[in-house]
Amino acid sequence: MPEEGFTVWFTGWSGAGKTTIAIALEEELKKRNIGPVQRLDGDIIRSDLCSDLGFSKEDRNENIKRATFVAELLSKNGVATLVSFISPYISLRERARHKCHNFIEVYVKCDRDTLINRDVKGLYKQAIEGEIKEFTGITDPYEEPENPEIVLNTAEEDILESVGKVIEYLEEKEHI
Ligand code: PPS
Ligand code: MG
Repeated sequence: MPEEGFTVWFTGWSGAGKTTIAIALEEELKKRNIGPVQRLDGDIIRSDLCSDLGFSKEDRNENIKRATFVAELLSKNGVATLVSFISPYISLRERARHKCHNFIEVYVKCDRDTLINRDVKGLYKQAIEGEIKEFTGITDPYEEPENPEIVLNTAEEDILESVGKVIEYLEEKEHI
């Protein structure tokens, strides 16, 4: 059981690796029996708690406010909370930092060309062709973290390395 909860907040462009890394981190934390681990992911939360929201600035901010509310409750009650949302606006991430317990901002960074080449979900192609409006990085803003606790460069490092960096940080801070 972790003595205290914490919040690992993954932010970054679509397809950068937020979900993949959060899932791998969740598996690693569960293996270590540190206590309850809960993942909150944009795609999943948007299919339920936030199914009324789209991708305008107002809706994205509302989405992040709801995610923050849940992450705050979990992290304050001893849960290792892993949050993966694009969360493109600094102000809402800073708001989350102040509310969630032991907040760790992880910038999942990847260059635009690599993301367009990968295009796992085919969303970049649709965004470039104008079929999806307000797409992060193409036709919608992403404000880069100014002082994140961790930066993961997913064009250069593999999942194991990325997860290893987060684990190392959590150990260093004695969260695990
Ligand atoms: S946000 O900005 O934090 O509210 O976004 P989030 O809740 O993380 O949702 C991002 C996922 O929604 C899909 N998707 C889009 N992303 C960005 N812009 C637009 N217009 C868009 N439309 C759909 C996409 O699958 C994102 O998932 P990830 O995991 O980021 O690729
Ligand atoms: Mg994802």
